[in-house]
Amino acid sequence: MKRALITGISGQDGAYLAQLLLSKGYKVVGLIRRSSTQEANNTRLNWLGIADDVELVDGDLTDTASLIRLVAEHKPDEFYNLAAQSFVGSSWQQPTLTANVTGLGALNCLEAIRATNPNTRFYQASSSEMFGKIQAQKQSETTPFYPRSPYAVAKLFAHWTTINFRESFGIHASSGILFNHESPLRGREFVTRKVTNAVARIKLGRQKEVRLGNIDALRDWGHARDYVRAMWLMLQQDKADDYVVATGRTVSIRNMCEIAFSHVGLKAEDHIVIDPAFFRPAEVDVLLGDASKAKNALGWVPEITLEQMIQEMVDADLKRVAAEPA
Ligand code: NDP
Ligand code: GDR
Repeated sequence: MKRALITGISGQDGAYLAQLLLSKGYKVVGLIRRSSTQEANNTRLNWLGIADDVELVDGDLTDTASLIRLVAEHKPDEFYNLAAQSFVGSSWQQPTLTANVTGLGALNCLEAIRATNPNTRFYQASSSEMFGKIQAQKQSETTPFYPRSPYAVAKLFAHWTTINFRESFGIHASSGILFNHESPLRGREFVTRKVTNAVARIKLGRQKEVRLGNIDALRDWGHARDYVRAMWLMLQQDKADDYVVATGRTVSIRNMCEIAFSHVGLKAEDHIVIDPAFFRPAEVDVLLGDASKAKNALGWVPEITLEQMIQEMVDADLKRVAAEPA
C-alpha cells in the first residue's frame, strides 16, 4: 500500500486529492494545524464522505520540526505540499505571514524530506500567479515569470526551491504550475464561489446584489477534480519535472458571472455592483495557459468545462443556502 502525506488536506485541493488517492488504494495522512474549532478541518472531507478514511496529524508548515517528525514517522512515498496562505487579496494585508507559509513553508517540507527520507517524492503547488504581468500571450513552462503580489513572490521562491532541491540533492521534486481551478469546495472569498454563492442567495431571496472588483480580468479556469489528477500523474513519472496545468481558454469575470446568473434565469448586470474595495493594488489582467507538455508527457487533458463547473457550483450553493436558516 502506497503512503501519501498531504499538507493542506482541509483545503479544496487537499480534499479532492485525498479522495483520488484513496480510490487508488493509498493510505492518506493529512497535516492539519491546530485550531479551536477542529470540526472546521473536516468540512470538505465530510462533504466528499471521506473524513473517516484519512489519518489527520497535527503540524504546521512554519514548524520544520513538526514536518521532520511526520516524514520520519510516516515515511511517505509521496508528499504533496498544498498548504499555503492561498488568497492573493490577503497577501497584501499579511505579506510576512504569506512569505513564511507559502514561500518558506515549501523549503521546510523539502528540508524534512532531505533530512529524513530523501526517497519521498515531492509535489509543490506552484501557481499561474507567478506569470503575473504576462510576458507571452500563452504561458508555458518556459515563459518568464513576473509576480504581481506578495503571494506570487512567495510562490516563486517555493517554485525555484523545488527545482533547486531536485538539482542539488536529486530529490524527486516536481512542481505543478496550476492555473485557477474551482469547485463547490472553493473558499467563498475567491471570485467564482463568491459569485455562485451570491447567485444562490439572490435566487432564494436572501440578498439582492453582489459587490465585485475588476470584472474585466481574464482567467483560465478549470475544475479541481481534473487538476488533482495532474498532480498525481506528475509523481508517477520516472523523472521529476515542472508542468503547466490549464485549459487553454480564458474568460472574463464578467462572462463567468453571466454563466452563473443565467443558470438560474437571472441577468448578471441586474445584480453586480462594482466596489473599489475589491480592486487590488496590482492586478493580474489576463492568464492563459499552454498545457501541451502535460498533455504529451502525462497524457493529461481537462474533462470538465467551465460551464459544467459553474453550474455544478451554483447547484451546490442552491442546496446549501436552502438548508441555512433564513
Ligand atoms: P485552500 O486555501 O483551499 O487551502 C489551503 C490549505 O492550506 C488549507 O488546508 C489550510 O489549512 C492550509 N494551511 C494554511 N496555512 C497553513 C500552515 N501554516 N500550516 C499548515 N497548513 C496550512 O487552497 P487550494 O486548495 O485552493 O489550493 C491548494 C494549493 O494550491 C495552495 O498552495 C494554493 O496556493 C495552490 N494553488 C491553488 C490554485 C487554485 O486555483 N485553487 C491554483 C494554483 C495554485 P486551514 O484549513 O487550517 O486554513
Ligand atoms: P486569483 O483568484 O487571485 O486568480 O488566485 P480570485 O478568484 O481571488 O481572483 C480572480 C480575479 O477576479 C478578480 N475579482 C475578484 N476577486 C475576488 N476574490 N473577489 C472579488 O470580489 C473580485 N472581483 C474581481 C480579481 O481581481 C482577480 O483578477 C487564485 C488562488 O486560488 C491562488 O491561490 C492561485 O494561485 C491562483 O488562483 C492561480
